Amino acid sequence: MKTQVCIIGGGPSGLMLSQLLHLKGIDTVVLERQSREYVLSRIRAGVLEHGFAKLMREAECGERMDREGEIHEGFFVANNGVMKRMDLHKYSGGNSVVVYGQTELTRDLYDARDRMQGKVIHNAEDVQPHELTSKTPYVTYRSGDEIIRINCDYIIGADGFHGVSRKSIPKTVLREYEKLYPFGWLGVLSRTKPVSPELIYSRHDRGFALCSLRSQVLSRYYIQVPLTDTVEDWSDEAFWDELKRRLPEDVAARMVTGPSIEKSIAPLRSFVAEPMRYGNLFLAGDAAHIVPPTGARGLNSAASDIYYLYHAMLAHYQNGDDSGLDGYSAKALARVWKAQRFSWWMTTLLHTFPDSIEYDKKLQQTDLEYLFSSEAAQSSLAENYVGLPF
Ligand code: RFL
Ligand code: PHB
Repeated sequence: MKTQVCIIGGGPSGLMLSQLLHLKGIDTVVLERQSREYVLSRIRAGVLEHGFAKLMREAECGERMDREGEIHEGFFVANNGVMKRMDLHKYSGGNSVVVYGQTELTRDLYDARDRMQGKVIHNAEDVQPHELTSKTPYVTYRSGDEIIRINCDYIIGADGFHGVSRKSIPKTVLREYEKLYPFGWLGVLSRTKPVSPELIYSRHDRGFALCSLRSQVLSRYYIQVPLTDTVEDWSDEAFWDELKRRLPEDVAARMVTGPSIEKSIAPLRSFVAEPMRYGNLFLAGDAAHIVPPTGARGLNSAASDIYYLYHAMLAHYQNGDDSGLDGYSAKALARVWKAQRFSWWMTTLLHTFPDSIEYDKKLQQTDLEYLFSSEAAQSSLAENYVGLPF
């Protein structure tokens, strides 16, 4: 097989780039290790920054998101039962975020790829990029007993944190920065009316809690749990009881509970790999960087990578201009680190750290008091939460 751009990974990053390039006449093949059903069963992001939403529209995939997604102009922060609304719209120059599930967005991208007869190959096993620093890179994968080779100009590593792309960059070239948090998030999806029309991020001595949603009949809640906990440790009843304990009393009193339809634990991690380019391989999204979900930045950082790569590829194929490709890693990393800083800050502000000393606790309370009382602090939060410009 031959293509211009071979994309490893059929998550939101890979599909979005494939779709954008296709619309400009650039040929791509997407190789995804899992089945489509499996990819669509993973419950992840719920909040999209406005820049991501704009990119979905540019990719001609925004119609359902605009119809079914909810525009949110603010959210609440609770501190031991006291709630304060963060006005995103007022403090970000009129911007907002869109509440629309990653599952739905991925489905829309798959549908668009199908409509345009895009090549998305599922169940691609043993995917391996080769000859990254030569002018003739290629990717191989296995389908049953057959090894298939795809010759291409460029390879995009959009295969998430556990993918093969980053691992194929020599250790002498790649620098990795990582911070692991001593807790995870236990998430529950339930067919219940959300407790609040806007998200509630709650700091509590018992641990962090988040009230989110997918629609007015589908709620998504999270609680901070120790890394040693498993999903089996948490019955639905235990989850709802603990969630309510960590929320302001009036919120807990109106919580509608029901059976969970999905329950999973995600560890919290910050990670950046530098550089994001090696020869003709370009990393994008979770393959290159991970944030704890507290600031809702993961998918959104992926979107800016894709935006930069898309424009760099266009300049290359349409005008023979390689400055975008050459500058990609530095440009993407500058924004990536800002998302890292914000996610680390939100995580530090709102979680209970098992090893924190009294001094840390005082500082955390002071940070929250400052946020609740300072318009400058609320502006900074709003600017970062709606998304810094790409
Ligand atoms: P993905 O989604 O991990 O997709 C990578 C794809 O590559 C495939 N793959 C391979 N394919 C071929 N060969 C291989 N060797 C392969 N190895 C892997 C995988 O099967 C997969 O399909 O990465 P991508 O596309 O970069 O997208 C990133 C986002 O998924 C991620 O950043 C967000 O989900 C993070 N995130 C959130 N981001 C937000 O912006 N807003 C949020 O509200 C938000 N909430 C969240 C989140 C992530 C969470 N979890 C579970 C980590 C909430 C949670 C709980
Ligand atoms: C979600 O709805 O899954 C969600 C929302 C906001 C976050 C993280 C996750 O910060």
